[in-house]
Formats: sequence, C-alpha cells, structure tokens
Amino acid sequence: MTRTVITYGTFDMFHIGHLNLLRRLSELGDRLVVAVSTDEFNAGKGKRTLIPFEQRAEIVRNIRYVDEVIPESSWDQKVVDVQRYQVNTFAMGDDWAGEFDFLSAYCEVVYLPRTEGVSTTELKRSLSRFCNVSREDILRAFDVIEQLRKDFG
Ligand code: C2G
Repeated sequence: MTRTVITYGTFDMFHIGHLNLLRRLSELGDRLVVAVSTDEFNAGKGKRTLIPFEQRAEIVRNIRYVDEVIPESSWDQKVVDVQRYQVNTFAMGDDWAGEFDFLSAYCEVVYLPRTEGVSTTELKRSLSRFCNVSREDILRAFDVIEQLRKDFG
C-alpha cells in the first residue's frame, strides 16, 4: 500500500533547509506531495516572495524527492487535500509545531527539526548587504587589486 506524505510551504529562494526537509519527508513514505503557496496566499500570510509561484512550483516539482506539486491557496485546504490524496502523514518543519495537530484526526502529524542557520529571510538580508556595497568601495577595491598587480606582477 502506497504511503503518501504531504507538506506545505512557500519554498522561496529554494535553499538547503528546504532540500533537507523534502529529503527527510521522502523517507517517511513512498509518495511525497508538496503544496506550494501561491503568491496570493502568501500575500495573505503577509509574506512577499521574491520568486513567483510558477517558478517556485517548477523548482520543487523537479526535486528528485518530490512526486507531485499542488498549489496552496488557502489555510483551509489541508483536510480536503489529506482526504483527496489519501495522505498517511502530514509533515512540516518544527517552526510549525502544534499548529496543525487537528489533522491527527485524519492522518499522522509529524514536525521535523528545521535546518539551523539558513532561512529565506536571512538570505534576503545577506543579499541586500551584498548589494549595498558602495560604488566607492568597489572602485577602492579595484585600486588595491591594481596596486597589488603592480607590486607583485
Ligand atoms: N524549513 C526548514 N528549515 C529551514 C527553513 C525552512 O526545515 N531552515 C521548512 C519549514 O519548516 C517548512 C518548509 O521548510 O516546513 C517550507 O518553509 P517556508 O517556505 O518558509 O514555508 P512557510 O512560509 O512556513 O509556509 O500552510 C503552511 C505554510 O504554507 C508554510
């Protein structure tokens, strides 16, 4: 009997934390269904995504651990999804621990430890710091490189 696992997420700026989770979820069953949050649903979460839904869904669809991708457009779709896809296990990272325990009436509910040290929010912060390098700093760096080239050939 096929054991189906489902999870939900934005998966913006796909990173190793997302990959670790999907790999571990795939080990919990035979089929992994991933519901990717639509841009509209994220706006409702107060989340601005950098990568549009279609691209986030296409990336997740092409992760070897993922068997099917569906859109997440509402907080209320989980019960319907669990029944429609005959889900055995609902699983999320443990930043959501306890939030979806009501689903235990329909399937196993599992929260897995998050990957520490990486998050989309942190990536955005690093990116903005990186992009904020001033023109003067860049020119000064080129001068230093030029001087080193003269001194050391
Ligand atoms: N995650 C993780 N480790 C990280 C970052 C994220 O394990 N370093 C997990 C989260 O716990 C979540 C999944 O990766 O289970 C997707 O994370 P997000 O894209 O941030 O998803 P989120 O916006 O929390 O949406 O209905 C549930 C929501 O759609 C979840």
